[in-house]
Amino acid sequence: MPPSQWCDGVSHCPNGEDETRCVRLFGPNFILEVYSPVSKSWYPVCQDDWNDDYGKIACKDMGYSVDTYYYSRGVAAEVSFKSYMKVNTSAGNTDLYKKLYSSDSCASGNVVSLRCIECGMSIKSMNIMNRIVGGSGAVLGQWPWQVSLHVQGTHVCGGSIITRQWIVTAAHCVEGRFSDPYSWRVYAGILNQDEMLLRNGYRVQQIISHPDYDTDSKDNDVALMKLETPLSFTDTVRPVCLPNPGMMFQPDQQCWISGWGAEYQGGKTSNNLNYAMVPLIEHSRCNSVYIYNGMILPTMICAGYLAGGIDSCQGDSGGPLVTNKNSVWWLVGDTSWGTGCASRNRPGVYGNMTVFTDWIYKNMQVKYLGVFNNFKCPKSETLFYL
Ligand code: 4AZ
Repeated sequence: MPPSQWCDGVSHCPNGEDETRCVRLFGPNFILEVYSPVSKSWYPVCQDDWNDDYGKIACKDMGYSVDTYYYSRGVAAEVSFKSYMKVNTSAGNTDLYKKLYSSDSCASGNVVSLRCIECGMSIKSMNIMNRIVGGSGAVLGQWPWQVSLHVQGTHVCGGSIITRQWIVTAAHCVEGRFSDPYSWRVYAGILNQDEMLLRNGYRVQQIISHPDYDTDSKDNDVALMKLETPLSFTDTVRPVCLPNPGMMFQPDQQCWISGWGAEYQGGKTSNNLNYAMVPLIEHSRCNSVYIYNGMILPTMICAGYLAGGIDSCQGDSGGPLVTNKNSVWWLVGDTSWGTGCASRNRPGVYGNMTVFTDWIYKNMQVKYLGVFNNFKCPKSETLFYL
């Protein structure tokens, strides 16, 4: 199919694949951008004549459900924007993308900032004390996106809420005998493992493991869990934001890890949720001979301390590595691996969420899932995309 026919409002592929990734949110201010097949580039959308109904369509096209729609708001356009997409209100009752045309002007000077879900909000400000290894005990509502994933009444891995129905975790958490969605229970908004055992937990309908996940190298260590029933968001159960393309994280950006993992190497699961601050470590540095010697792939990101002492550990896997930017909490990574825990020159390694977001949105889109829901796997219900 010629690229000129992508995102032209006409579906050519059997499941509309050519029309599904034509909108994106760019940068820390969630600037809505639309792909132009003609110029093969992304344009911000001028706020003139934009409304919430259009916002909801764009969010739905990214894979969000309309019931979590948050807002569309105009923000001052950057001088670097040379062209815009504008809504042609006289185009009548047609597809949103057919109503858009490119223009060199935008009368209001404002572009659309689009929030498809109220994500990345925590009601608790940090009480910085400095378990995880070397961390502190969390309070309720501090890391509201953190979930505990259980198999047979035992905590196995962590995960992060991104929508009412979707949880991000690590692919290595759902490998082999853990690939059956029916064996899992998801606990949200609870700090203590003891308390979870008295509750039912949410059932999992589907597990989607990254198709390029590699057991040995831990390349693409990310998976999605779809809950049978949607979560109700409260002060203690809320989603984290997925990073947008065009977001810059500083080489030593302060990030936070959280989980019920071991409090020392070889220890058992912690009863309480713990957290710790860990700075990001530059790729080239983490790949150096005295650290991980080339094992850090582009799908990975290192965080922690080369001196050791503070780190994620066994049982924290799949859980969040987050950072706060523009007053919003972003999912920078999912806990993946490391040599031991909190050892010198062996920082924690996390899945690099920025490179997974396209894959995540693609899998959240109902269009796609509809195709696969009709597809019965003979044994395992885990779906690996081809
Ligand atoms: C694990 O086994 C594990 N120190 C998770 C994180 C780290 C090491 C091991 C990072 O789940």
